[in-house]
Amino acid sequence: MRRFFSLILSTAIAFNIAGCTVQNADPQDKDLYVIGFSQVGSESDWRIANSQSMIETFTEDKGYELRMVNARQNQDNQLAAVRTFILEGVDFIVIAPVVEEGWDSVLAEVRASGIPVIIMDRSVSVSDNSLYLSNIGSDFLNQGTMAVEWLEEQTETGDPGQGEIGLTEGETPTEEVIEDEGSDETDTLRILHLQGTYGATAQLLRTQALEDAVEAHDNWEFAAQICGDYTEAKAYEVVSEYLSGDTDIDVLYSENDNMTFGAMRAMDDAGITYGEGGQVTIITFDATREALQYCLDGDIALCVECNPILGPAVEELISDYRNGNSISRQVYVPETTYTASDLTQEFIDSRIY
Ligand code: GYE
Repeated sequence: MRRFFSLILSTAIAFNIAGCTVQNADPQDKDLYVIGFSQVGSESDWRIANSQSMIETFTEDKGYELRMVNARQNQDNQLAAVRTFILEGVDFIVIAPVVEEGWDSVLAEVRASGIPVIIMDRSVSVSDNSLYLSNIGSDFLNQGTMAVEWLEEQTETGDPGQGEIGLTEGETPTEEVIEDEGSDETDTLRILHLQGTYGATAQLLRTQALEDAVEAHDNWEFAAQICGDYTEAKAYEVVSEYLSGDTDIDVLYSENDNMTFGAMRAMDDAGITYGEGGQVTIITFDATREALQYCLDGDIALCVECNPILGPAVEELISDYRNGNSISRQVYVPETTYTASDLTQEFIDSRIY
């Protein structure tokens, strides 16, 4: 109890929120800091690498005890885990939120307990950003923008890259396209948009970039927008179902690698070709080792990187907090894109995720 009050006191003194930085003081110097970590789930290779990064960073020999709780992609499980961390009196709480909404009350409870909170990977949408110390993760809108800019370049230059993008020769246009008055059906780009968990920052912003681009291009259209919940199994199921009714797609824009793998299996089953010289151009997010291999082998056209190795950045933030250094409210990790010409086998083999 004494510790509880000293935490409240020290945090009240420590939080000096000005603009987008937070100044802090070390609550107390301890031999072991307990980190309560509410993880989204284990839905993807990205997520496994992210959990691994936290486990490898917060080790006992460095003075940490990591309590990681898997929410199985369910926000209610996260709320319960965070409340348990409060009761346990952990030193820091790290949350990788499943979805953005619904965090105000529980974060207010954490603030009342005096435990500092770090949001990792996806974001929370709360009325008061000072409810958390910092949000460390990806610039998901930039990821989406890099993807659509690449697609624009391909369609503008007509650079085959992965085979002609658009309706390929000999392909039968759908009735819908033929009826589309005044449009040249050979120029219409039909995009199958495979979305991640609805309401997750990674979904919202990767989707926003594509929706804006479709809006801006008269000849880009959605074949469909379907949710694969970031898993290979769900993506296989929904893409198989979709392809049983319509196979006229030119581009697959898939909001993570594992859904891409499920969609590739569904396209294989449906006899739809993709990659170099194939019907469908694939854009995928994460750039995990397996996806990069498909890219080098010519099956995937573009991998947009999303870096899961966030443990060291979270640790740095915690030590900044303990040392009273200023902390940025938002920290983005640097990321890039890959096409086959950017890749070598050595690079892929040495990639840690
Ligand atoms: O792209 C996906 C994971 O939020 C960045 O979640 C993360 C996303 C990532 O399941 O593979």
